[in-house]
Amino acid sequence: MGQIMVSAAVQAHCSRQGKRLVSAALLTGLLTGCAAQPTQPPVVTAPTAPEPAPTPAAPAASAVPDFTQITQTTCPANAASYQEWVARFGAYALHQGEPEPVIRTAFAGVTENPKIRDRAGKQAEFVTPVWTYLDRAVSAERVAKGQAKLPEVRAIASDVERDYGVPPAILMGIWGIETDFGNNFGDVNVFEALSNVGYGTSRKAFACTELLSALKIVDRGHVQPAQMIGSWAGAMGHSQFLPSNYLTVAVDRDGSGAPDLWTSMPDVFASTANHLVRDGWQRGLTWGFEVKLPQGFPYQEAELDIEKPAAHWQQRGVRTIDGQPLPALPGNTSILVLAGYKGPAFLVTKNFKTILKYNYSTSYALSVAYLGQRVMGGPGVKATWPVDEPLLSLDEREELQQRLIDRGLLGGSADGVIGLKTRKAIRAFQLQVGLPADGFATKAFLEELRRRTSS
Ligand SMILES: [Ca+2]
Repeated sequence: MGQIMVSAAVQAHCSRQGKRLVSAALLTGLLTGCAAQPTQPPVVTAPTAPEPAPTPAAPAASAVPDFTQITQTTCPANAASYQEWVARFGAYALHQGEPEPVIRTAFAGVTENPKIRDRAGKQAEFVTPVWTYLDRAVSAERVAKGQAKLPEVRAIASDVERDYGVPPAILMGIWGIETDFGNNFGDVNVFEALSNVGYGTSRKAFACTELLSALKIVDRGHVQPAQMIGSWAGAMGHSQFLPSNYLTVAVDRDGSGAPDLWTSMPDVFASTANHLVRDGWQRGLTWGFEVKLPQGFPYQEAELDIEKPAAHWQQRGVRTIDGQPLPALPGNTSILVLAGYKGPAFLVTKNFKTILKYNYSTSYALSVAYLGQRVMGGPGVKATWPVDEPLLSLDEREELQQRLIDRGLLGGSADGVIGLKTRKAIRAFQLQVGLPADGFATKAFLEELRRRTSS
């Protein structure tokens, strides 16, 4: 991961704009955001006084009309080129009431970026196991980095906790996982990122919604489009907010007049906390903790959608990882087992599920919880992960699903994604044959399934 600071990121983006200003001229009369950048090389081809044009029109450029000259009343579907998609989106945004100068400013200099298409929605050959994800996300190096940052931001985080009830550990955890404590929040302009997602992937409705939100942010006049830097998927700033998140939950904590997720840590932490509070974060409640499950624990109950009071688990013989009785907790809780019965187990509360709303991945939420905990001096995961467990390839995951489908335990079609439905089907089979019903897709399980379903 490169050390990308704000100004460097803006600069990189702007020098890209400079180089490609010619191709962007199809949107006609460009201006903007980057003009003030000191490193901007003089661009000869930019807005010039209208001169009598040489008559033979450039054939490629003339194929794309100015967006004010076309009618587009819905989010554009397929377009012949990236430039055409952008023009059609511009027309659509105009139809949605976004001001023409805002659209022109925002899209000045955006360019086609095939890397964004390539990165979106690829089915991985091997799914990263939770222990590898955690090793990378909560590395000793990152914990140390977070601890080094803490003195700078501790007072801000405590201040935010007082008003929102979200503890510094969670704010630090999210900051660290999202952007490596601000060291890497991406270097792509949000308009470029989302227009490439819109043109090159199937997530067109998402791209249109977020682009319209991004235009509204510019229209408010507090943030320059060139400042709106983030990931290739359109997530912006230290907290990696999508433009729609920015509009609905970002907070102007420092009183500058607008939320600034790129340079103001009070705004960043308050916005993150506000996001969690809106999703139901409960003050004073832990995210959860590691537990020890007893012999014979009914693993089919270890799933996030099975919610019980802590007393239920206490009765089942669940103890803290240190062997102590479970503390009393308000509300319902779930047992989380991410790597089968041989791996660690966690008791998680409603607040863990709130972290999931930030990014729906249990590996993500667990990494946030543990990174924050360790930065603040707390423990890491104590039980060992089954790291020698061989991984299933995409073909094997699909075969596993197909065999469960053939057996009538799973609906739909095999797509290689082991989600809740597949886990439930695995559990059903495990219960039929007397295996611990942990829902974990392993090679040993696939072999068992083959033995029992062949012939
Ligand atoms: Ca502010």
